[in-house]
Amino acid sequence: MQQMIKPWRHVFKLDPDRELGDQDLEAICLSGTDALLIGGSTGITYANTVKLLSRVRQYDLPCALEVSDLEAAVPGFDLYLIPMVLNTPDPDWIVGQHRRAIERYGFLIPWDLLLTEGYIVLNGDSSVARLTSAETSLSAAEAAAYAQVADKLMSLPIVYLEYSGMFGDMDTVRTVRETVEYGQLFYGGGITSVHEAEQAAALCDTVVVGNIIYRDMQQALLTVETVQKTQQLKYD
Ligand code: 1GP
Repeated sequence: MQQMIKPWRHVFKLDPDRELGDQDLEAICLSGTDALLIGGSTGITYANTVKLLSRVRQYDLPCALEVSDLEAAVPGFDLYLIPMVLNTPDPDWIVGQHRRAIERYGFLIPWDLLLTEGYIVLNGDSSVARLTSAETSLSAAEAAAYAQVADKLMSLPIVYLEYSGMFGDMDTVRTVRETVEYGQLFYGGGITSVHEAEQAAALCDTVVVGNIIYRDMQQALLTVETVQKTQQLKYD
């Protein structure tokens, strides 16, 4: 499964709780993006997730569900990404919800389609930070230490720098980049222009673009080619 995400440079994240017309959805799906990630922090239900999945299934594009609510774990996705929030004092968001899910639905879980994301939440003013009580005021060194917990201690396939709603501090991202050796480094948060997309793409393996889809479709579409043609800086 890890092989499946290796070529992903650009990913659009779609929120089942937000409206997107057919034309806009078509533009997203035909944009040349490498994959769609479906997820959000609030208002995600089984019904709105199924509906969005069935709409995007008209297109030939890998589609992953980022599972944030057990009730919305819909079958039929190519892949399931399971967030584990590392910088929270609340173990519920690290292993608690996961334990309950396995207890209740273990026999239904398609284990071979799951990949765990070591989430480092860095925007205190985001729904995900509020929901998970994440401790977001981290220095670059602290963020990099969390990244190494994910990458080296836990061997997680994905390290996800989540700035949701705010463009991140690129010095922090660079410091994290220098320490992640094995997992795939995802960046998400506040990309609203090609310049921002380029900066994130130079430092990270995979760039996730969300909110701007719902605000400025043209800018969202421009990020695809920018990310895909940006060379990653090399760190040895
Ligand atoms: C959110 O990382 C994604 O989970 C993308 O962030 O919505 O701010 O683009 P934005």
